[in-house]
Amino acid sequence: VRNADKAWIIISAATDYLAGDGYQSTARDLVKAIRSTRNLHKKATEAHQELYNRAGLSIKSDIDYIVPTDDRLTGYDWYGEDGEKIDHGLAALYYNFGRYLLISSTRPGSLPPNLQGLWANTFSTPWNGDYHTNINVQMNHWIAEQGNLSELHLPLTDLVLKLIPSGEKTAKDFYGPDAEGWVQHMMTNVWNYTAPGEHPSWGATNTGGAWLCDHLWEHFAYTGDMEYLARVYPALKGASRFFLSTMIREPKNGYLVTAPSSSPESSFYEDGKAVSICMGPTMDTQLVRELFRQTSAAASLLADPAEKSFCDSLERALEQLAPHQISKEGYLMEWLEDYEETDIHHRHISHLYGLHPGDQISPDLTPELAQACRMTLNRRGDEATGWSRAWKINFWARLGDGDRALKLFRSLLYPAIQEGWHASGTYPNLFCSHPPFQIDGNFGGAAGISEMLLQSHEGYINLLPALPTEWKDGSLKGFKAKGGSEIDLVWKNGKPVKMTVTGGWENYVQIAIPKGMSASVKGCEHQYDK
Ligand code: FUC
Repeated sequence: VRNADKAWIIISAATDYLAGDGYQSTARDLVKAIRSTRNLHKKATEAHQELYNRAGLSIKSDIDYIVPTDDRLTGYDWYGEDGEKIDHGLAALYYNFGRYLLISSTRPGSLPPNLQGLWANTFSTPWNGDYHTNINVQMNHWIAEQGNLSELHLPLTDLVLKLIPSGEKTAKDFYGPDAEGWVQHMMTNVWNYTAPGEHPSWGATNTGGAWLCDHLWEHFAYTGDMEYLARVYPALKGASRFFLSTMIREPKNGYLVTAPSSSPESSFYEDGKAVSICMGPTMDTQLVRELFRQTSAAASLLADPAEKSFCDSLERALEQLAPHQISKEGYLMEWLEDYEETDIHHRHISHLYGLHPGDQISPDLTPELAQACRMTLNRRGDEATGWSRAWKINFWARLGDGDRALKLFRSLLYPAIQEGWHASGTYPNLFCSHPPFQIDGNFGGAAGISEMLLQSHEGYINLLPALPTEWKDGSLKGFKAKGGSEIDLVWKNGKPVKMTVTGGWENYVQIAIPKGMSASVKGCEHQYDK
C-alpha cells in the first residue's frame, strides 16, 4: 500500500461447527463488513460498551496517580503495613477487567469461554482447551448474572442442551439399561463428551450435569424468563431422573447416595492406599439436593399438573439424602465417613459447594455448619492454584469475613512471573496463572469481589456483607440481585450511605438494613419495615 494513511484488511473466518455452510457464511460476512467498513469499529465499540457500561466498581485508593498495570501488580502491597499506600483501586480494576474478559470471550450464539476463555497461544492448549465441569466452566460464569451480563450466560445453556443426547447414551452405557435421563461427568467439549474420564480420581465424578443445571436455574432466578424456564425444564428433569434412577441406599444409615462417584479429584486413605471411588461424597449430596429443589420449583412455576407425581418422587427422595456431617475435629466432612485425606491442602474444596455457589450453608441459617466451613478452609490453607484461591475469596465472603477474603484476593494477585518460573497468581496482563494461564481465576476472583460487596442468595439484598476494613470508601453500579433488581451503592467509612434499587421481575425487593443504620426510602409504592 502506498500513499495511503489507512488500510483495512478484513478477514472473515468460520468453521462448519455452527454455520454449516462454511464458505457462503464467510462470503456473506465479508460483504457485510466491507459495506460497513466506515463504522465497523464504531459498531464493535458500541456493542461492547452497551454491555460493559451497565455495571462497574470503584474503590477509593491511596494511589491516585497513573501507574502501568504490570507495575501496579508487582507493586501491590501484599499485607499493607500501617501507613503504607495501598492500591485499593487494583481490586476495582480486577472486577471491571473480569466483566471485560467475559464480554470479550463470548456472545449469544457463540461458544462459552473455555479454560483459556478465547485466548490460546499454542496449537495444543492445556487440557485441550475444553470445558471441565467440576469447577472450571462454572466459575467462568459466576459474574454473568450478578455482573449484569445475563445474555452472556446463554452460550452455556446452549452447550448444556446440546450435550443431553450424549448424556442419555452415557447413562445407559455406563449405569445400565434402567438408568434414566442424562449424566455429565467431569469434562465436556464442543463434541459433547459426557462419559467418565479414564482415571477414577477425576473421571468418576458424575455430578457435572447437576452443577450445570444450577446455571440454568440461576439464569431464570435473575431474569424471571418463563419461556426460558420452559425451554430448560426438560434438562433439569432429565438430570434429576438420572439420580432418581441410579442412586442407591447406603447400608449404614439407608441414605440415598450417588455410587460410584468421587469428590472431585480428591482422595482418602483406605488400608494405607489412596482411594478416590466412594459413595455419596458431600458435594454430590449438596448438588443433588439443589437439583431436586430447583427442578421441583421449576415444575410448580410451570404449573403442569402432569408433573405432580414426578415432583412427589423428588420430595420423597429429598427426605432421604444424607445430612451434612461435622468431623470430630470440627471440619465439614468431605465424605460419608471421616476419612483421612491424602492431600489436606487439596485445591478442590468441593464439599463447601453448599456454602458457595450453593446456598445450603450460611452463618445465619446454619451457624454450626458455617463454623465447620471455616475450620475446613483453615485446614486446606490459603495457597493452591489460581482458581482455588479465587474460590476461597467467595467462601470467605459468604462467611462474612472481608479481611480474610481480601487476603485471598492478594494471594490471587501474587505476581506469577518469578525468575524463570511461573507461580500461581496473576500474570502482568492480569490473566490468572494456575499455572499455566487459565481464565477461570479471573472470573472467580471478580465474582469474589462482588460477593464481598453485595449478596442476594438468601432471598434478600445484603449490603457490604464482607467489606474489608481497608476498603473504606467506594461505589458500585448496576450490580444485579436474584429477583432481577439492579443496585447502585455508595459507601463511606465502611458504611452504605446511598443506595438506588431498580426493581426486577419479582414485584418486591427485600433489603437488610445494616445494624445500627436507618433507611429513608423514596420512590417506593409500598414500604414494609420488618
Ligand atoms: C481440573 C483442576 C485442575 C485444572 C483443570 C483444568 O482438573 O483440578 O487444577 O484447573 O481442571
